[in-house]
Amino acid sequence: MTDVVTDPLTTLAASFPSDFVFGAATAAYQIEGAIAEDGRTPSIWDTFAAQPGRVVNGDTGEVAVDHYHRMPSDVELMSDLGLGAYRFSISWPRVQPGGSGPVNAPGLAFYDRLVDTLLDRGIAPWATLYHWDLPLELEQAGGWPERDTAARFAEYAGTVAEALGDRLHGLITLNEPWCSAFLGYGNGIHAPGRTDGAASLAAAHHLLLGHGLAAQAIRAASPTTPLGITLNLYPTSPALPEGYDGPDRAAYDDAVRRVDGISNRWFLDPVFGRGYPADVVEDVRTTSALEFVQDGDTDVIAAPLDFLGINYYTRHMVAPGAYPGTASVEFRKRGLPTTAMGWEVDPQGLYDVLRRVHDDYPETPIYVTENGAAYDDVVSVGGQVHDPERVAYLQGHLEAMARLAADGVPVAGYFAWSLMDNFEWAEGYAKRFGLVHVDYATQARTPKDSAHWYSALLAAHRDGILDA
Ligand code: IFM
Repeated sequence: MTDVVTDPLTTLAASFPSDFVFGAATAAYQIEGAIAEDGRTPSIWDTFAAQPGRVVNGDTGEVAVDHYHRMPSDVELMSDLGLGAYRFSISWPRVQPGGSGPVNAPGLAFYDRLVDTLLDRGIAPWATLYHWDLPLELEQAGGWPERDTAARFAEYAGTVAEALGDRLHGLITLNEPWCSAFLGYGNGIHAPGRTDGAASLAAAHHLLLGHGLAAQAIRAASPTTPLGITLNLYPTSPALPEGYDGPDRAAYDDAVRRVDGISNRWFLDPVFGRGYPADVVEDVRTTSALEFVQDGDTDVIAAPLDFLGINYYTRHMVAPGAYPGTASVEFRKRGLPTTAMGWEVDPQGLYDVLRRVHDDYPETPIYVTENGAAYDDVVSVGGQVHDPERVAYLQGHLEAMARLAADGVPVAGYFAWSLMDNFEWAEGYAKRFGLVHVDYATQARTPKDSAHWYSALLAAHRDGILDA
């Protein structure tokens, strides 16, 4: 008998089920450019980025990585890498300028071509309906704090589902509603840049209501399209040594409860039919009485889903705030290696957060719809981009996925963030998350070492299926 020697990549590939989906993700405003072409009207990100001081270096998405014009060659690149799936987002102001009224045929045609080009290459198209680019007219009418925005979103969702639903392998209503609500309307770091706590809670509710209404519209237009929502979730732990049981332990546990409450449970509970968590309703009472929640809303939000999308980047380590007696919380670091965003690298956090969702909520297939890392990549003299930290990041997080699969958590897919470098919102082009490097002066695409590593993993996974 001879020993079969397998390399670590093959071993990792073999630990995923044969139908596991491996892909990469992007979002419309971060890559498309062409902001005024073919009938697209401005989104909140166009006007926000144009305001001095909002985005690092005054960067905007005006050109981004010119994907609107380079789509066919970008899909060819995905095919060369062997991606099984591609998650993109649809620009609402491109498809339905102004956010209401008739569809803009040239805008919709772009996504129609994208979907067909992907399918021709054997890449499964996954679309997100809302990745933060609200049509400006809707913001001028009050934005997400207004209930009518939820109804407008459902109308747009139905239109897209009718046009593309038969060919999509996954349709995601919202990407990270926590960010849209609390960064967009709470602390103003993201568009539309408002700083109004009560408005941010109204926005969070109307985003979730919009998700539920959109789910109804999608089911009516395209009943078989797999449907889900993507939440950015954070495992939340006390910034204390393991096993610590001093007198202040309860204050740390309460900080964990509060952060977990507003970051995770505020979205998970209503989506899974439990309504808003009572303890967090109490926490936010001094900011809002939630008078905008109407009878029946929580039933709408609890629309049955085919999958849950989770975006994971890092863990929250929390401590009670410096001002006893107030609700303040401090976020701490542990001294772990960080990415260029300053986020600690913690693959165990991915395991913990998916395990928790599986243990605490009804069983649903889970896709990691984003996971990745920004580093200060440089193109070497030889024209390659060596990014060993990103390779290690991907490997560590995919090993966590493999352990989840082995432990019976229904993980069904993984999308690396991001396919290529792009407009990183308030950080502009300064932070590079891509598997593929983009030279912003020439738009040249160069797969980084991490792209080659991921490509090799996917090839090993495919080979494993063929050999089986
Ligand atoms: O670039 C973003 C993406 O648009 C949403 N999730 C987090 C990523 C990295 O910050």
